[in-house]
Amino acid sequence: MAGGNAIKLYDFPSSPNCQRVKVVLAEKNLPYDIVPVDLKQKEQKKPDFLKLNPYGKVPVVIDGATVLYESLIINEYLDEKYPDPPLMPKDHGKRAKARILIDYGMNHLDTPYQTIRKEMMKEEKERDQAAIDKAKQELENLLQRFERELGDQPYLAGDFSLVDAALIPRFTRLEGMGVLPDPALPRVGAWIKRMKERPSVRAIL
Ligand SMILES: N[C@@H](CCC(=O)N[C@@H](CS)C(=O)NCC(=O)O)C(=O)O
Repeated sequence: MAGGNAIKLYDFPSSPNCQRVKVVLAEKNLPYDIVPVDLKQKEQKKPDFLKLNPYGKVPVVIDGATVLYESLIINEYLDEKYPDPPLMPKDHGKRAKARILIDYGMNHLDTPYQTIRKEMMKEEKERDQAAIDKAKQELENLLQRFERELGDQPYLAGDFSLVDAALIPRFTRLEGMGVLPDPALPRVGAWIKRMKERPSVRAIL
């Protein structure tokens, strides 16, 4: 808790979208106050909250007069407004490639990821195991891209960046779903381990 004119983060602790913002706030050492939003009580759909985010979702960040939503856009804002340390490559081409990787991790992985997530929310006996197995296989194939992108680099875009912050909440959930660790994805496994050693990531686990 920071008080005064600190950044405000409207947060639900287990939300992956909030977690990726918290990683960036911590990496930049930015003090912030948490405003809890109880998603189970549907507080995110109340008129006062909808004035901040018309989509009725967390996270919302308030920084002075600026009210923002959409976690990936919030992270870009934080990196531009508070550039120390910089969390995007300097080179324009590399920056664009970093964004492609974020888009890939968020959007191209989404269909099989959501299939497993929804099945896991059901009672075990209600689950469609064939759908889970098919989605796991699809994810294993899609995740090979990260194996290649990592190569010998410690992080997805070389140095630690917004790409790592954006995707780590999804990857820790892939562990929870039993998709990872995967012996076919050793570099991804080492990256997750490296990520979990960072205090910013430890704080969201
Ligand atoms: N694209 C948005 C997604 C935000 C989102 O889906 N937040 C979830 C929590 S992880 C939420 O607030 N869900 C409540 C609801 O949709 O009513 C972002 O990146 O911030």
